[in-house]
Amino acid sequence: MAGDQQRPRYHFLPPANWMNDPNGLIQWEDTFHLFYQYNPTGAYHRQIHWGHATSHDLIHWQHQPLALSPTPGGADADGCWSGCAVDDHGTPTLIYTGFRLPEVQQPCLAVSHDSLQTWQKWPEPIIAAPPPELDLLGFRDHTVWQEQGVWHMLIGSGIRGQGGTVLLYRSPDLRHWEYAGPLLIGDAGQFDPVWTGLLWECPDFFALGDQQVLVCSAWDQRPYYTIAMIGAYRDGRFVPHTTHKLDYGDAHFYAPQTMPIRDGRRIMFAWSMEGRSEESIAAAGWAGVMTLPREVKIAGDGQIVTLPVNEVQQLRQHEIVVPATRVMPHDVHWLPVHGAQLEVELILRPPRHGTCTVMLRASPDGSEVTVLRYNSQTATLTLDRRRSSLAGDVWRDAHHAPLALHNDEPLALRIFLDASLIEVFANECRSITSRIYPTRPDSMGIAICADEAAVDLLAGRVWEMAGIW
Ligand code: DQQ
Repeated sequence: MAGDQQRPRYHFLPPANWMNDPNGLIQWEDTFHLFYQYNPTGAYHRQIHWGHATSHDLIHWQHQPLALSPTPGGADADGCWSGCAVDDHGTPTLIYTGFRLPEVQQPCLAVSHDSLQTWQKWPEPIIAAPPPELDLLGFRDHTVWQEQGVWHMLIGSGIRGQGGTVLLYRSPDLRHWEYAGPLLIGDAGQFDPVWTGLLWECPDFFALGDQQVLVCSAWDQRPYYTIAMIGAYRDGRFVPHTTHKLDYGDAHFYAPQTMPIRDGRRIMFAWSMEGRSEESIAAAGWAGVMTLPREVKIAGDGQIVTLPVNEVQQLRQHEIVVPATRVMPHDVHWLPVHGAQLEVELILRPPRHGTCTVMLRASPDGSEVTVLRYNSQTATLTLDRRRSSLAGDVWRDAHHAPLALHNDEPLALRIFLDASLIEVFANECRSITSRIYPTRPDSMGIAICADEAAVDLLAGRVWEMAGIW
C-alpha cells in the first residue's frame, strides 16, 4: 500500500483490512497497549477481532498478534466488540462485549498471564442479560474503574422512547456484577445545545481536575458524533451541567477511549472512519485510522478539548518559517510549502466583521481544495470539504465548531494533514477531525485568503512530518 495516496503515514492503522474503535488502552509497566476493533479478512465490519499494538512513546507502534478472536459457539461467536483493560491486582484483564447474531450482546472477560500477549477467556459471560425491566436498545461497550475497593462498570445502551443511557454495575471481583441503575439517561427529544442520540456507545467516565466527565458516542442507526458531558457524580448518579460535541468533525471522530498514564495525563485515541464508498474502500484494502494521541483537558471556556500530545513533535522534520504578512481583500496568499504529510501552525488576525479562509490540500487552479473558514460575526470555525476531492463517491459536507475570540485574541490554528486525514485544533479549545480525499497530484498547496477585509498573518510555521513505520 506504499503507493496509496490516501493512506495516512504518521497515524496508527493496521497493515491492512478493517479497523474501528480503540479498545483496552492501558499503560502496562513501560509499554502502552492499544487494542482495536479489527476484521482480519477484509476492509469491512464483520466477525470483529481485537487487534493489538504496543508503543513506548504513543507515536511509534509495533504490531502484535491478534488478542481476541470470536469463539465458535461462544458468547462472542460473531464478534469481540468494544471494551476496556484493567489491572486486576497484577493480572491484565479485558472486559468486552461478546456479540452473537442477530443482536445478542453480553459482557465477557479475558485475562493474560504473559504480558498481554495471549488471552484466556472466562467461560461464561460475566452478565447474562440486561436488566429485564428496561426496554433497551443495545447493551455494549464498557468502562471499568475501582472506587474504595469496589469495581464499577458502565455499559452503553439506550432506553426506547427516552434516549441514550449508561448502566452502572458494581462487583467485588470483575466476574459477579450487581446492577445499580442508570448513571444517566439522555433525552433524545432535546436538540439544544446538542442532540445526544438514541443509543450511547463506548462510554468513558473519568475525573478531570475537579470535574467529572462522561464521554459517549451518539448513535441512531449510524454513528453521529461523540459527546462530552461535564458535571457532578454522586451516589451512583451523574448530573451534567454542560454537554457538547467533543470534536466537531462529527462521525470522523468516534468511539474514543482514554487511559490515565503515570505522568498524570489522560490520553485519548479515537477512530476516524472513512468518508467514501464501500467500493473505494474495498479497492484500497484498508479502512479506518486512529487520531493522533491526544491529551484530554478542560479548555479556558470550560469545554473538554483533546490536544495532540507533545510526543507528536518528534515527527517534525524540516521546519519552514512563514513570514508575517497582510493579505489584502480578495487576495490569495500561497505559502511556500507543499505536501500531504504536514503540520501547519498559523496565527491569524481575522477581520472583525467577515471571514478569513485557509485553503488546504489545494490544487493551483482551486478545483480541489479543503477550506477552513473563520467567521467573526457568527463566531464559527468551519471545515468545508465540499471541494476536497474530485472523486465522485466521497462525503462532502461542512463541519462547524463554535469558536468565540475575545479581546483581539488571534486565531491560533494547528493543522495536521496526513493523506486523507485532517485534524484541526483552534486556540487550544476546539478540534475538528475529518477525512478528505484529494485526487490530484498537485493538490498540495496551502494559501490564506482574505475575503471582504484584510487578514493579518502574524506568524506561521510548517513542518514536514516523518512517517511512523
Ligand atoms: N463498535 C463496536 C461496538 C461499538 C461500536 C463494534 C462503535 O462495540 O458500539 O465494532 O463504533
